[in-house]
Amino acid sequence: MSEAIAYERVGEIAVLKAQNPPVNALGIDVRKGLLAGIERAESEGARAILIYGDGRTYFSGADIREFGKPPQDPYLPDLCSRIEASPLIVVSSMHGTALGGGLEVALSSHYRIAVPAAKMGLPEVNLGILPGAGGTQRLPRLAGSEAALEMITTGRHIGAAEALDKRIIDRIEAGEPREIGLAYAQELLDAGAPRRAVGEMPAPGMVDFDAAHKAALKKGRGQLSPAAAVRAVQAAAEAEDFGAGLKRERELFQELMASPQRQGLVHAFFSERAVGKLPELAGIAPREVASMGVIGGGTMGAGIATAALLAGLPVVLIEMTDAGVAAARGRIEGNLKGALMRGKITQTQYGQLTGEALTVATDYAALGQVDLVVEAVFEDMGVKREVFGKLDSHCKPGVVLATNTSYLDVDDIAAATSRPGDVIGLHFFSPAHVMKLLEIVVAAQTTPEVLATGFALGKRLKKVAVRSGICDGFIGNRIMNTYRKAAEYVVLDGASPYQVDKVVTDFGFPMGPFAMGDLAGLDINWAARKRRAPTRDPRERVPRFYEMLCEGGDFGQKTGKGFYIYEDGKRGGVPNPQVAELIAEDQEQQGITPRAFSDAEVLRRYMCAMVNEAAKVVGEGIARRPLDVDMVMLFGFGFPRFWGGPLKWADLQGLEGILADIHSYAAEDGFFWQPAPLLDKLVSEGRSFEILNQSA
Ligand code: 3H9
Repeated sequence: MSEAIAYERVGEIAVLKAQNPPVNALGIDVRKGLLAGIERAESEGARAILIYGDGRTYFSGADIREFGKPPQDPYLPDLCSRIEASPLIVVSSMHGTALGGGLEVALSSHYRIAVPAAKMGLPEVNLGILPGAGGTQRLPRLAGSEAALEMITTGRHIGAAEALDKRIIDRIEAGEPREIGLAYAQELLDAGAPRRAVGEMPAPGMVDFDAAHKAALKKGRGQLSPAAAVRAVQAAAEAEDFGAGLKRERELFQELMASPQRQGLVHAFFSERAVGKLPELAGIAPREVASMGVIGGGTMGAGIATAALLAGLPVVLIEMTDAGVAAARGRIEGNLKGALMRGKITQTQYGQLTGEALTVATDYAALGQVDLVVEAVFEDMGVKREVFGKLDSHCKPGVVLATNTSYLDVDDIAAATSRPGDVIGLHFFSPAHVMKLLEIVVAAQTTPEVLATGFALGKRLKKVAVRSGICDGFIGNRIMNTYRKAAEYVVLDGASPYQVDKVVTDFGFPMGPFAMGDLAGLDINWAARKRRAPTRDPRERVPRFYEMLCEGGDFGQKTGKGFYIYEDGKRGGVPNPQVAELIAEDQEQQGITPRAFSDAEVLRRYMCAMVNEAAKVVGEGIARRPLDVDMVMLFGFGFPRFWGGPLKWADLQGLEGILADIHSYAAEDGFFWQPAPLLDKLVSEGRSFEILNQSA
């Protein structure tokens, strides 16, 4: 018998136990073991078969690591059909997470029981595919087309109670999966219950599948799998018979499996889990963090405090004045009210979090007992150094001292203390209680233990934490500054900001760079430009239209006007006609004759700039691996997940073509378009970013 499936006989019941930790993925050994177990049970004269999982879960799906490799027999869809066709009564007993192919095995069983805490779902669309082992055909036969469409197109996990309600499972019972499964199977045998195959049930009802398809396409913002899944469910309702529906599911599944989007989404799945795995952290225990201090209660500080409170950490926040204390408290309460309204916390929790869990004070002495402090004050080196000097004298030994700076040198900040080893950058993104990204910036003297504590905190706050070295803007803002420049250059040369924004949103970003500038406040970037101006390289091209807009007092959404005009009460803006005049003026002053850009060229330049800077960030060791950059862009900058990140996108397009385009753009502007040495190297060696991910 296979090691991945243990076989045991309990009276008339053959028990198949999956033992493929950590999540009992349905890899080749598991599939072989299940098939052998079914055959053995049938040949040995058992009357029922119980399938369950050892450890933390029932099967959590197909083995994602096998995707893209040649399929190996037995193939999961065939195995599911074989399970369903068994003349014995097959019972699945579920606990943990029965997902994807896991739930499909359960749906192929004749009866399903689950523990109350079990979760189930068909999350395949989030990996760029669709349920390919009969899920799109069997689920609607049990739950109806509407419910199946909702579950399959969103990938939502549902609890056992909802699954029972939707007739996906037959019973909920507390206990060990083996015991409740055995009792249920015995009961079915004793009652003479029939074999009950979902595939033999009537086809599900019709719904407006075209409307569902259209809605899925719109919601997917370019992601194809949810819409394709609608067509598969449609086949369950419309195909001649169950077999024809399965065939249609197979065709659609294979198309998606071969798509770049599947590669992008699977890359995102594994990278999200890999970012926290750093060789330097192996065997290093983080310091215990039982409470947190935050310095500064502006939008950022209040967001960080909110995130900490929601993760169960008591917070001491320091503001400068009583008015500052009141304003900070107001912001945090506002954030938590939002969480209350969305049902994330109860009224009692709200009371506790805004009451005993939160202290807002003006005296640093209040920080005496906290274990980690995040500074989120004004972005000025003098101010930050003063704060760190005070932290040094007020915090107990062993406290992690973090700065939320977006671009200042963390080494200089650390030097303001007598304990630079305890200093680290924790760069949150606004709003900090919502955005998933946390850049963990390692300074020269940061100890591994402090770094490990940063990652442990990130996990506790449910953030995707990514290690970054020190440079202006760290990983994310540095890359963003570069692709925003590329966007401004194409506008200076003749494209319109609205064309750029549309091209970028069509690619899958939630917003283009100009709408984003309006949202963030154009004055913020204006201040950064002014700061950089004195040290700017004379070879750098400088578009002026951005500054001209700011000089007129138009800072974007906050003033009602920027690249767009925002009318009261309306979401989104309409193009500001004055912008075209400013651009024309800028072009005239700089002696530029505007030309037309195709959408494809706008996108190509934008993406090439992003990839090139990302390659520099990796080449310089600021990011350890290409996947670290990819996750920063996904979780902090709205990069479409189905492309996996800029460097995955680059691999999928081909690095050679990207480098060739960068060279051709360099003919016009050799200063901006300097190819990243790493990109050059990879192309000359015929390698990809993915290879670097694997070898890191
Ligand atoms: C499918 O089923 C297709 C079929 O319809 C058709 C086929 C023909 N495969 O997330 P964690 C690894 S598509 C391989 O940290 P948690 C994961 O990488 C599949 N590996 O734990 C990690 O490895 P490492 C549909 C997998 O407790 C370790 O397990 N199923 C798989 O936070 C622990 O994972 C899904 O999409 C897998 N399927 O969450 C479910 N799953 O330790 C995907 C996990 O080396 N999985 N690993 O980093 C999940 O959503 C979560 O992992 C789960 C556990 C909720 C199960």
